[in-house]
Amino acid sequence: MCTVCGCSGHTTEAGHGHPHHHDHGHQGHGHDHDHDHHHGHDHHDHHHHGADDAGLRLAHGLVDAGAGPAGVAVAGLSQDRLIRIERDILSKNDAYARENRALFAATGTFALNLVSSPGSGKTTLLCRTLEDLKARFPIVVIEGDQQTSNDAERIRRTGVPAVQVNTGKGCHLDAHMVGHALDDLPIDSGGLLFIENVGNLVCPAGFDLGEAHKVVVLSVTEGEDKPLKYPDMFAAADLMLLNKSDLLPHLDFDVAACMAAALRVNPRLQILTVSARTGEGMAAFYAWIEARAAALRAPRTAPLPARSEPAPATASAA
Ligand SMILES: Nc1nc2c(ncn2[C@@H]2O[C@H](COP(=O)(O)OP(=O)(O)OP(=O)(O)O)[C@@H](O)[C@H]2O)c(=O)[nH]1
Ligand SMILES: [Mg+2]
Repeated sequence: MCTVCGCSGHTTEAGHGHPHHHDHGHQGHGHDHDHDHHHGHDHHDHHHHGADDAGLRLAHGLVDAGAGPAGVAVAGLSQDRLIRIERDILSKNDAYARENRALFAATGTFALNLVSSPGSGKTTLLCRTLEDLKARFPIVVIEGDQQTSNDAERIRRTGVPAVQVNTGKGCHLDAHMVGHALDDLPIDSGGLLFIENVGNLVCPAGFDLGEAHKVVVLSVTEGEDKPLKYPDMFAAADLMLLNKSDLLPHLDFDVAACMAAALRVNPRLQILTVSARTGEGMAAFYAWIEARAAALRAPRTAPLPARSEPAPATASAA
């Protein structure tokens, strides 16, 4: 199960997160019971006032399923059990992430984990980035999607090696899957690795893949309140790319309000406004990559990358 959302998608819970799709011959996500919530609830014992063992709290028109200590409610699993499962899964994931990070350190590879909701423009942005940077760096890409190799094929058309990971019912990449994908990629010294995570603004936030930074892509068609509604992703990221700026003239999207929302969640977040379509703002992204990659590879005596730079210094409105 996924420890972030509690869904029953595959992860490394059983120590076997595979980077390929399995046909398990069944449908759905563990909903093997029939709930009809439009009639009376006489088949349930519903006393969810205050955070009970299921983690649910009902107050003032809000059912808060994250009120318990596990931060998520899963029917049939107690909060203690959920916490134990989460610790187990995350400690295994972290061990694999450490292995990946050790490989990146040994080879001087700068790894970025691109996260966003579906369709915000990750692959489009990557294709443009690869065309613009492939002469300057060795680059490899890992593509994560539930199904299809569409994105890896788009990447390969730029001439850059890519491995597709299909997560099946899984809602995020984990470090074990990434480790397997790395076995299939030419890792040249001093190169860049871009990992495009599964389109999902929730679960990928909770999984370290060994990357140097998570980069969250938010497009201007999604609404300026998204950082407040999905705070974990914006808290986990070091850079936000506000994409599809070419569409701003056609929308009533408030760039300043969106940036303020993102900075409220993560005051250290750096923000760049870009258009993967027109290339606007992309030079600033490349400069960010070069500076961060150089800082990461600098001798240990050098100061670590200045993660706490004030965001407005790099934030650029369209
Ligand atoms: N106008 C405009 N469209 C864009 C831009 N970037 C991406 N798109 C379009 O947005 C759609 C989704 O782009 P993708 O690159 O496939 O998005 P994605 O985040 O990789 O999607 P998933 O992998 O499915 O999560 C496509 O139709 C792109 O052409 C942009 O900067 N401007
Ligand atoms: Mg994509």
